[in-house]
Parts: sequence; C-alpha cells; structure tokens
Amino acid sequence: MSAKNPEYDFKWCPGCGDFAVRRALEQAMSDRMTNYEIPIENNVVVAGIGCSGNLVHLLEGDQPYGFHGIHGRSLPIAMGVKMGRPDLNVVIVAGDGDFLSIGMEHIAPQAARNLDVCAVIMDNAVYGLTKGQSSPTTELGETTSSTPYGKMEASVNPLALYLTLGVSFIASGFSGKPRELADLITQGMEHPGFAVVHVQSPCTTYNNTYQILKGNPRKGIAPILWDLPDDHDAADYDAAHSAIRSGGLPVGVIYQDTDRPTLTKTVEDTLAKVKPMTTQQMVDFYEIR
Ligand SMILES: Cc1ncc(C[n+]2csc(CCOP(=O)(O)OP(=O)(O)O)c2C)c(N)n1
Ligand code: SF4
Repeated sequence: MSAKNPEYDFKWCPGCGDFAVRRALEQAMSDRMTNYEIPIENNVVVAGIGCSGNLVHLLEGDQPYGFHGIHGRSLPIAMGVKMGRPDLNVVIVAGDGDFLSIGMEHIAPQAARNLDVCAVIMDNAVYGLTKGQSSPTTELGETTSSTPYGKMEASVNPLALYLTLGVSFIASGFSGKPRELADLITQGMEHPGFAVVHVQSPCTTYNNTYQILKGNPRKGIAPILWDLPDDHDAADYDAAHSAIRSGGLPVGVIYQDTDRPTLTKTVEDTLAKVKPMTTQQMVDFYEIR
C-alpha cells in the first residue's frame, strides 16, 4: 500500500520520543529522494507491533510503501521484501520489546547474511503499547507494571549485542536530537549491509527518561548520553567495543564494516552458479539409494 489507512487513528502521547524519530525518518527519506532523484515509492517501511511500529501509519507527507507486520517478525518480513525487490530501500521501525525480546532470534541470522536493510529501533525500555511492562532494556530492579517488586533479569546492552552478533553498521541516536538522528538514519540506509540505528526514544507515559539521558545540571544529574569524538574510527572493531563498554551511552556511528558482501549480492552470485534441473533430475538428486 502507498496510501495511509484512514481507519487507523492511533495517537502517540504528548512528548513521546517517537514523534522526533518519525521526523528524522521523514527527513532521511526525503533527502534520499532528492539526492538520487527517486520517488518516495522506492522506500518500504516495515513496522513491528508497538507504539513505535505505529510510526508507519503516522508518517506525514509523501507516503512510502508500508507493511505493518507481526510483533517480533519485522526482520523476516523485511528479508522477504528485499529478496523480492532488491532495488527498494527497506527500513524497519520497531521497539526494543519487539526487536530484542520476541524478535531477538532473528538478529543473528540476518547479521550473518548481512541483509541489506536499515532497522530503526526505538528504545524506551518498556513495552509502551501494552501499558508499561518491562522489556529487555529495562534495568535490573526497575519497577514496572509487570515487575511490581523490581525486574529480576539484568538488562540487555543492545549495542554490545549487535556488535557481538556481527551487525555490520551500528549507530546510536537520541530522539532529542532529530537532525543528528536523520543523519544517522541516512548513513544506515546508505550502508551496504545490515544497519541498526538504535534510538533512545523515551516513553513519557510509562518511563520518562529524558532527564537521565540528557542530565540536569541544576539538580546535579550528569547526562548518560555522550557524543562519540570526531576521531572515533568506526571501522575499528576494538574502538567500537571500548566505546560501548566505557560507560554511559555513546551517540553516533559506533561501528561500520563495508567489506562484507550484502545478502543481495551473495544471492545474485549464487544464482549465477545454479544449473537448472528438470523435476526428474531433482527427484533423482534427493533419492536415497
Ligand atoms: C506475538 C505477539 N505477542 C505479543 C503481542 C502483544 N504486544 C503488542 S505490542 C507489545 C510490546 C510493545 O513494546 P515495544 O516493542 O517495546 O514497543 P513500544 O510500544 O514500546 O514502542 C506486545 C507485547 C502481540 N501483539 N503479538
Ligand atoms: S505509551 Fe509511551 S511509547 Fe506509547 S505513545 Fe505513549 S509515550 Fe509513546
């Protein structure tokens, strides 16, 4: 579909970080249209289920194609779209619950394949749409609607996880900096391979973390977010690892490996080697003698 569904009237809460992520994605897609002189229909947004995934219905202006799939399965759907139409720019929008909990099992295989899509993950450290339950990024001991006496599991470090699993482009962004975020999304879309732009996008209703992320000098609260220095070498795995492990949350392009072939290229190369078989030849091939 390329037109909005008028019957889907979901609204984000005032101040939700996802508003700014939407703006950043619109900017990145619009820049892409201008730079490559391509129509908006060159973009497909594959959405997970959650407040974050609802972004696909809330995009303003020219409409890309949209696919609102099932909770946790944005990656397999995006793979289907990309394999069917390798010429399209495929972007995923999903939450930390969707991508890192039920959807976690898909990250490693797609990282190994280097599926050439860009996933924009909105991390609010809760399940927003279903009313504030804990998610994989909720801190140990945190009180939520599903953990009234404190969360019992340690939180996942998504950036460390992506690096370990072999995601070939890893960026960390903040919804409070939409212009910088648009630039990170643009770089993620340009990357030849699997890109994840992991965004701190606070949920003002169930987990308002703006002050923790940005800090508050008047109250003596130091910010968790810090910008990667200009001399950070994203091609250096060890530098990426130490940036992720040095405390707080780095913002910027943390890691990029442009040497690996994309899944699209690997499939093309493999297909070029395939020898056509008749049905009988296939049956004979699989016959156990
Ligand atoms: C297979 C399946 N399991 C569970 C749900 C219920 N469900 C819908 S959204 C959601 C969590 C959303 O949290 P997150 O992905 O973090 O997105 P947010 O709403 O915070 O943006 C859950 C558990 C579902 N729709 N489908
Ligand atoms: S519940 Fe949270 S994540 Fe969902 S729209 Fe409201 S503020 Fe945003």
